[in-house]
Amino acid sequence: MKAIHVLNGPNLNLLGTREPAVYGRESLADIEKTIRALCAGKGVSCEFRQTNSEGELVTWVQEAGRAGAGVILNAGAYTHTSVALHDAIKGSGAIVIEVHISNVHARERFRHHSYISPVAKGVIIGLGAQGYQLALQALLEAPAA
Ligand code: CA2
Repeated sequence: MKAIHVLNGPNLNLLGTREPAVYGRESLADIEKTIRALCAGKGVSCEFRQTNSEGELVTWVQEAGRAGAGVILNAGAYTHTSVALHDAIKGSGAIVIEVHISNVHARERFRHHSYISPVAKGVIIGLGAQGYQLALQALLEAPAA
């Protein structure tokens, strides 16, 4: 895999500012720095993005699929609501690892269902910001398709 796209959904720009018991103390910029360094060390290009817009996430997933990039996707609350994201992953053929910082299954019931999981290659939940690194490792170690 020559390119990695890390796509972050709504409110993840707030990481590190509030709710440290749920989301930890690292900001999204901290996570980006770590992932960029790991990608650089492996000679892999890295797009790291965040949006509060569902349509923009859909466009980015399609773009990653066309580019043949591996995707680390934390779709935030759209995970639990977005048929459009499900269709974008399925339709574009993007290889997606779904990541959640918090253990969504230990939280409110409405967070237990994911529209992403059935079309993701794998899912990493509840391991904090480290989940992004584990997803990267999984994508980089995956046999070429
Ligand atoms: O655990 C995750 O990574 C989530 O994707 C985070 C989403 C949440 O809606 C999902 O159910 C699980 C929310 C991100 C909001 O992050 C904040 C961080 C600090 C303060 C407020 C929100």
